[in-house]
Amino acid sequence: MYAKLTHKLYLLEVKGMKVVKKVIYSGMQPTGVITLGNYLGALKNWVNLKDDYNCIFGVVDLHSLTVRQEPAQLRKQARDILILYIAAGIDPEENIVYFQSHVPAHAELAWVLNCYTYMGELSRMTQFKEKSSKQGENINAGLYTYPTLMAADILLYQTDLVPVGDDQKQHLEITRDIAQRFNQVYGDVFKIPEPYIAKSGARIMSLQEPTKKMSKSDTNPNGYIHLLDEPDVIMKKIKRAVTDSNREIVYSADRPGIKSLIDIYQCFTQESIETILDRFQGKGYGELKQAVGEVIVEEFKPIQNKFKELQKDKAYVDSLIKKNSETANYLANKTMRKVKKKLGLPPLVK
Ligand code: AQP
Repeated sequence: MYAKLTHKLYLLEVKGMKVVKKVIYSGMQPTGVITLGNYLGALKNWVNLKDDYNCIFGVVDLHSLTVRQEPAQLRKQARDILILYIAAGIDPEENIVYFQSHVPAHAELAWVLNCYTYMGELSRMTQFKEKSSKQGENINAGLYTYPTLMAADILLYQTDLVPVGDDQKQHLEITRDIAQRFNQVYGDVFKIPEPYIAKSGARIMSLQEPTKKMSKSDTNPNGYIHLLDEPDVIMKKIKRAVTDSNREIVYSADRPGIKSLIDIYQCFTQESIETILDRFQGKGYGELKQAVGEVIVEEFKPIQNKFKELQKDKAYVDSLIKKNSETANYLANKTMRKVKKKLGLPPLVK
């Protein structure tokens, strides 16, 4: 098994050398195509972190089952997201990109952690309250225990840092609480992860309802931009973005539409808000929208080209999926063996 592992990090480990880089874990649900929000709040930051950390990025397909998915579409979306990770710049030879459902230890550890998590804690989760108010009758147990599966994702890989958007901070806090509770009883089994919140792009808002976050499962496609949207579609969606009836470009919480467009522009250009306001002084909303659309199109274009290239090379992508899932399984099983031993579950008889 060890000989099959080709990721540099794990070769070092196999050779008994000290691994110095910290571990980062994050993931996305294949509930749709990656949006501008997912890109700026997560993927773009991952690419910036990938050389300085040992990164593990999951396509967290088990999480997406809390909402009913159409099977063929789920399969396609999951593969597209994994390919988009690579197309955006994640190196699958150095870092790990994999499907959560290819590593059975996620579900196994989630069950164990359920037994160390209190109902009161889960009931306080904002995401549960929000999603259960939207899902009609389908308020399933998976939606409720979503945070324990997320805790399992993170803790299985002895993660140091978790880059999360604003909306996921609470889930990371509960992960830390569960890990600390478990460690108090059984010793140092899990590393206690810290949040990594990027300086910009933490919360990108819907283009149609700028007080609501942009979401890939939004029923209104004008509310989000997909990473795979064609340039003319991107320009059209930005031009239709809801603003207000004022004319002057100002950055203020009570002008959420225009503020959100400036935030998006800032994430791409890395310019300060003051510089951006100077640049657009005396100009109208139309000019700002044109500029925002153009920076998005320009950055997405090479990613889209790389995506199309990779999508055609099925054998190569399949080989990456196989190799990466082997490494993920190796690491996850290492933690899982330790957990089972500490809990007193009977060892396998060979
Ligand atoms: N609007 C956003 N702005 C900044 N970051 C965001 N993220 C999500 N939306 C925004 C970050 O993207 C990562 C992946 O999220 P996820 O796929 O696990 O699910 P989510 O947070 O629920 O994202 P969506 O797009 O809103 O999915 P649906 O519609 O299925 O609920 C996370 O790091 C998240 O913080």
